[in-house]
Amino acid sequence: MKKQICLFICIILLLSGCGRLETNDHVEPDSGQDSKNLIVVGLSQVGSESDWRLANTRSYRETFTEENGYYLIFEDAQQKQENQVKAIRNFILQEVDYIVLDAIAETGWDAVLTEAKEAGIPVILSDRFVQVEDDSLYTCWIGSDFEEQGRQAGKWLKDYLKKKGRDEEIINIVTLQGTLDSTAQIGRTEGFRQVLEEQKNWTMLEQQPGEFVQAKAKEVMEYFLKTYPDIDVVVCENDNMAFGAIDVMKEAGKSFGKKGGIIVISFDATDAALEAVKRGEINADFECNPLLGPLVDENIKKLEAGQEVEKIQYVDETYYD
Ligand code: GZL
Repeated sequence: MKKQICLFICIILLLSGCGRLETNDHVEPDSGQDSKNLIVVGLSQVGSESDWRLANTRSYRETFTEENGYYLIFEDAQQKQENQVKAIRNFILQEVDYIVLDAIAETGWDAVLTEAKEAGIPVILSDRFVQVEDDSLYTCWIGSDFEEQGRQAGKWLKDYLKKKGRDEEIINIVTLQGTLDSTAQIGRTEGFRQVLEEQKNWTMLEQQPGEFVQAKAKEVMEYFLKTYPDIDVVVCENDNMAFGAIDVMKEAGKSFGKKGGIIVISFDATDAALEAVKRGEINADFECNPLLGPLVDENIKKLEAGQEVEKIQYVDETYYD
C-alpha cells in the first residue's frame, strides 16, 4: 500500500514540475521485500557540520534499516532551516509514517509542524528542541541536557582553578558558541553562565558564534587573540571549534592546555577530541551522546504498539579530563 502511495506521489510531483523528490537519499525496499509493512520515516538532519553530527547521522542510518522494519527518507539540510521546512513538507506529501526532526534552531517551526499534525503524522524531535506555542505539535523530544553540560563545565573550571591555587585570581574567559538559537548553544551558554555569575573573579570577555565548525572558529579565535591580550580560558561549545582554537593558538605560539597557558574546555567528547585530551591540548571535554537512533527506534516501536511515550527524554552522559 505504502509503495503505491509513494509511486502515486512521485507521479504527482513529476507532473507538477516539482521534479525529483528532494530527498538526499531513499533507502528503497528490495523488490522482494513486502514494503507495505515497513515504517516510513522522513528524517530531517541539521547538516554534516561536525564530527558529532556525522556520528549522529551514522546512528540513524544504522537504525532505520529494512532489517529493523524501516524505509528511511533522509534529508541533510546543510545547516539551513528553510531546507528543513521544505523537507518536512515533502515528507507530508509523501505521507510518511513518522517525521524525525533534528532542528537547526529552536524557533520558526509552528506553521510547518501544524501542517504535519493536520496530516496526522507524528513528529519526533531528536537532539535539538523546538519552541512552539502548542506542544502537541511534537510527540516527544530525545536528547541531552545541554544546560547541565554547561553547568558541569563551569563547576569543573571552578574546581580546576582551586586545585591550581587560582581561585582568587582574575580569570578572563572567551566563548566560541555553537549555532545561535540551537538547543546545544542555548543550553551550554546558559549552564556555564549560571556558574560564572557566582564567581566574582571571573570575567566573560566575549562570546561569538563559531557555528560548530572549525573554519569559523579559527576566524573568531584569531579575533579573540588580537582583541584580548590576557585570555585565561576558551570555552568551545563543540570539539570542531576546539580544534579551530587549537590551530590558531599553535600558529600564534600561545601556550594552552594542561602544560599551562589558555585553559581549553570543549563539548561532544568525540574520539579525535579525546585523543587531544590525552595529549593535554584540551583540558576537559563534556560528553554529548550522538547515538540517538536506537532511542528514536524504541519510541517509534512503542507508538506502533499503541503505547504512550515520555514527552521529554534525556540521554546519559559524562565528561573527560
Ligand atoms: C549537540 C548537537 C551539536 C553538537 C555539535 O547535541 O546538536 O551540534 O554539539 C553539532 O557538534 O554540530
